[in-house]
Amino acid sequence: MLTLYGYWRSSAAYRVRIALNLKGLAYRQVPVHLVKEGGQQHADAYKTLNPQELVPLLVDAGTDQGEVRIAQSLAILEYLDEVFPVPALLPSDPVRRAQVRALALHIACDLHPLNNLRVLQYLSAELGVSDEAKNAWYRHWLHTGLAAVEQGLAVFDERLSLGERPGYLEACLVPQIYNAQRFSCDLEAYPRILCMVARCEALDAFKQAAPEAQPDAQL
Ligand SMILES: N[C@@H](CCC(=O)N[C@@H](CS)C(=O)NCC(=O)O)C(=O)O
Repeated sequence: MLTLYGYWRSSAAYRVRIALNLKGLAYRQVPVHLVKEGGQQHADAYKTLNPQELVPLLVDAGTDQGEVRIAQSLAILEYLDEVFPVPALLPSDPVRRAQVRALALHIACDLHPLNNLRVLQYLSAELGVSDEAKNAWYRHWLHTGLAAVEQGLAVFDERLSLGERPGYLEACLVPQIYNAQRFSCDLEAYPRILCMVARCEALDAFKQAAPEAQPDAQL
């Protein structure tokens, strides 16, 4: 019933795989290679499905309205939480829910877009930026975002020590840290983030969502 169009290294698709796994939902994966052939996300076959030319895209064939397509990872996470409410990705308490959303949105809307593939490609190919300058750009926006998330996580310490179930925020944070490690970024300044990520990575839902565990890995 559920099909996820994604790419093994896409951090936005990784968020959705984590959410699907946390909810124990079965899904089929369709790989969209973001680099090969100039990027399959730009090919007509995919653009017809998702005019945003980005992954992920979730297709739910089992709705009252027939088959529906949903783009944008956070829209997908919220959709899954509404249609399959147990276990919940978002906390039930409105204050906690707003705090979780605020940190997740900072990652997904403020940090990630500046370091996305098409932005980095534009810097190199259109603006002639050197690899060194491009990496400095990547690190600048990563550290700006992570420093704020690290501070924001201070209010979550109690929640972490209580071992509350991971959800919406962790689904955004773990892929972002994977991405940062790929770019060899020093993360020592973020002990709360590293602790949270380590706890998540020990869980099956996260292990099975990891890029290297995907069928299209290394293709
Ligand atoms: N805000 C979008 C971001 C999606 C996104 O940027 N996906 C990346 C992979 S992580 C992508 O498809 N990039 C293709 C490109 O940049 O051409 C979401 O959360 O789904």
